[in-house]
Amino acid sequence: MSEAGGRGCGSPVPQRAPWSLVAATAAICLVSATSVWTVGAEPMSREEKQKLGNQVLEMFDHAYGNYMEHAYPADELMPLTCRGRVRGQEPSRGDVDDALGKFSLTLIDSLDTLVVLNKTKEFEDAVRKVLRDVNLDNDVVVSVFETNIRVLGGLLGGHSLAIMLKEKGEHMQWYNDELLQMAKQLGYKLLPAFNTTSGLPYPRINLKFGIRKPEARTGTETDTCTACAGTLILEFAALSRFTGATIFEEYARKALDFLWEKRQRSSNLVGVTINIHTGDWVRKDSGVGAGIDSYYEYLLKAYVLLGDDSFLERFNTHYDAIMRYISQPPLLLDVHIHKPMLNARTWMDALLAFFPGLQVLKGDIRPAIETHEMLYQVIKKHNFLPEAFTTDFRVHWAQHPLRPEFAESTYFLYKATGDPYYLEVGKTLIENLNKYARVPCGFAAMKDVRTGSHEDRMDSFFLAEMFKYLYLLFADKEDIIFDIEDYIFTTEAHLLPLWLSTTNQSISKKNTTSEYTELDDSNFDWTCPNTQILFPNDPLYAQSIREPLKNVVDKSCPRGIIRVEESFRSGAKPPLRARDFMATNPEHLEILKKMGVSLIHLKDGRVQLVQHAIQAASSIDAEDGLRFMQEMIELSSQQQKEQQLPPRAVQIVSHPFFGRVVLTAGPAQFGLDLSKHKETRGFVASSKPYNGCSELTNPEAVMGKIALIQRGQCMFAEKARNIQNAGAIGGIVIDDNEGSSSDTAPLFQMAGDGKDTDDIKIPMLFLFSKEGSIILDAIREYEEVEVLLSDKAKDRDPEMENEEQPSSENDSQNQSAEQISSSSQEVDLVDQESSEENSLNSHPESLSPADMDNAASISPSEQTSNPTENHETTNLNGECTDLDNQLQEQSETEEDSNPNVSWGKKVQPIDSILADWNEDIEAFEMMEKDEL
Ligand code: DMJ
Repeated sequence: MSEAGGRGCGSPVPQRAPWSLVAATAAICLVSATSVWTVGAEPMSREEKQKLGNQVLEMFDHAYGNYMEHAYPADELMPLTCRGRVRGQEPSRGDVDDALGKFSLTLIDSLDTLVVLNKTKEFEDAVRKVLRDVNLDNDVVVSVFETNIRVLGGLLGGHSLAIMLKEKGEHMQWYNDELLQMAKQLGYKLLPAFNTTSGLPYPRINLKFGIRKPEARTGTETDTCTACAGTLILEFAALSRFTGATIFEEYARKALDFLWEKRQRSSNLVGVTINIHTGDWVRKDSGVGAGIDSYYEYLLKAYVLLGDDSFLERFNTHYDAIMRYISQPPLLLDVHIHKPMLNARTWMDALLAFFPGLQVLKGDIRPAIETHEMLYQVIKKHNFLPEAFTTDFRVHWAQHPLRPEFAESTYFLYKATGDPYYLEVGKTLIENLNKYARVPCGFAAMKDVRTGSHEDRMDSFFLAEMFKYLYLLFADKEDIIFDIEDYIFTTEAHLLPLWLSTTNQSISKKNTTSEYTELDDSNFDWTCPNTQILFPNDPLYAQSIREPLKNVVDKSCPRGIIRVEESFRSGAKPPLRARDFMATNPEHLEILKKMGVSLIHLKDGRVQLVQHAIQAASSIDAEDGLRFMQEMIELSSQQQKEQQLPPRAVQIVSHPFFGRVVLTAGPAQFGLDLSKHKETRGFVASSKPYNGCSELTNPEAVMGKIALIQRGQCMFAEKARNIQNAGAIGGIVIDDNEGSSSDTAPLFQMAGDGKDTDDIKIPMLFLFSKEGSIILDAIREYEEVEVLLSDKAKDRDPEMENEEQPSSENDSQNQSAEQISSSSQEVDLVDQESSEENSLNSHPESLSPADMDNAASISPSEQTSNPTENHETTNLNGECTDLDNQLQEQSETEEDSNPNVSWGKKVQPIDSILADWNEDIEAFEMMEKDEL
């Protein structure tokens, strides 16, 4: 038995049973939060904590109640349109939908939350519903990862607490392991996914037909993400140990063993995506967020749950590498596994917010406090953590699907430090959720944290995780009906009992200790001091770590970039940075040549940059060139974004909406700029003709109002002129493509007509059909509908809010009228994969790569268009997905046939670009092999 964890926290750990040793190890840093705080953050009174706990309960009721009333048995609630999300009945959102298996996902994911929140009666009822209604044999292709963590984990968490309750003798007396039987059935359904030579599972499986058969419609994938393959052990081992069927634990262990074997030996890091047949790293960037996150989490927690030293040794080896290369406190920045001093990107994703919580479990408090503080400041700036944000804390991807990771870390930090500061953080999270995400029919994800607009989705993890962590944050021991310390949280916050470590231990442990990095003391350089000693003596400890970071976001110090500069070659001339590059500087051109980067002058006057590592003067120059290209790509992406107009907001402010629900609208490149002027507020009226393509026949109806016009048949500018001439103070163009929705379409910008549009003075916004029909429905129901057109949702009128406090009952009555939706998709587009995609086009004048999309470019006069190539990559759920489709932003003119329409035209055939890339990749790989 290793003493690593105990040593790490600086206190000798006595010999105990594996699980209690680990629990004790973790508990060294998880000191009870009852220490008395005389200085620093004010302690929170018991009354206030109870009040906040009750608020969490009320919020859970609002979310769960609306799901059960309006969505169940569907997998998820669509809180804006107040109905269930049934796969196949809604436009596909791509891989995000792979979590939906027509198995009442939200109900299963909520089971153990009900018990934690002391809703035992509701739990009993929910379990009966699962047993009665849920079918696990649907002909649906689902994500193995999501099904494991949400459904298998949900069933096992439910089972764990059902047997606990049964044993207490009051509730669940009828229960006879039925949830466990379902879990076992599901476990067997997932097993065919492991039928690969590597033992890594396929990313998807058909619940009815498994893999490969033609009916399965899956089984052809070659890649999976590391987290997808490495986040099984807790659920699978629990299933084996609960049932005695060892096969599950064996399969999960085999997958973990394979990943461990494939770690990059010189850095001890793993990549984001791996080929499940060959074991080659497909994406060689490495971080602690999307695509990898829970792989690390499960190594440490597998040790906690199973008491197997090898998992701790692996975790510590990786942790050492993470702290050496990825952690740049307070930042956590992705690097390349082969070149770990080389940052792979200049932005962070929201999923990494779980990491401070994991560091608490490891016992490394200081960096946990630092990263958490940095994240909190980003949240204070944007109300929520955007899906991705840059090293200088600007929004990189503006969506926020109500992720729980930050609440999770807040809970663990409070447990470790007892600092009431973390209770205040939790209070802010609650306030923001109620203020910005709460809608009459549940809680809606943020489509864009900058505008405050919503998306018609409430993911099941919101119920599985968010409410658990928030409730536990404010709960005292006596508020919970069982001892939470007897359980470990899975990545989906499902509870598995620690006693499983000593049950059915028949799986032979592979003794591979000799393979591990020697665990010397340096491995624990980042470990926390023993908090038992620390906190009573120095109650300002956590505060003193936070203090220097207080203004880190406002000061915005992109440390990652500095580090690369510093670390590159001390003394040597610093490599050329993309931002400094000037095409007219002969010295720069010389450096480019040395780095293997050539300039190709395109016929249309632009310049394409291509890097051939093999042509570089040395491997160091090749590396510089690679980084230069990457920076160019990042820079280009940023510049593109800066040139694109941000989304706008349409907020319905009249009764019964009162601004509670916000629609993201597409901007127009003409008319009043809402970011520079005060918002426009007015009642809406439909124009006649509805397409607004000729002089309006109902000017009296639109005079002084915001005119609604249908898209199509003429230019946007023409519509604007016609409604302006009729006296409208603004216009909303509603998409004529029936069913179009911001859930599935990227942001749409309305372009002018190629002529001078200075005569258009009114603001014009665009809504997709689903969102537009919400306004039209509201008119039908309430006649008078007032809206606010602005660049950002305005605070709701508190008086009106009070008048109309939402209750579940009222909500359901009003729901048809309160079906609000929103739109917008954050843009980006050249992502971290680009390290091996070293070709780009740019303008010769500055060579600032504003037009580049990796594979093609567009002329300066054109609007950005979608890259048509799809790059298979990893999304922020840890799932493989088409990131390009998710992030791309759209800008078009009104009609495709219009002579002014100019889609991005390819200046180089894609085949030749791919050939270039392949050549670069091969060269880069050869270089890597040489070094190995
Ligand atoms: C959850 O489903 C799990 O926590 C998973 O590991 C990744 N994150 C989502 C919620 O953000």
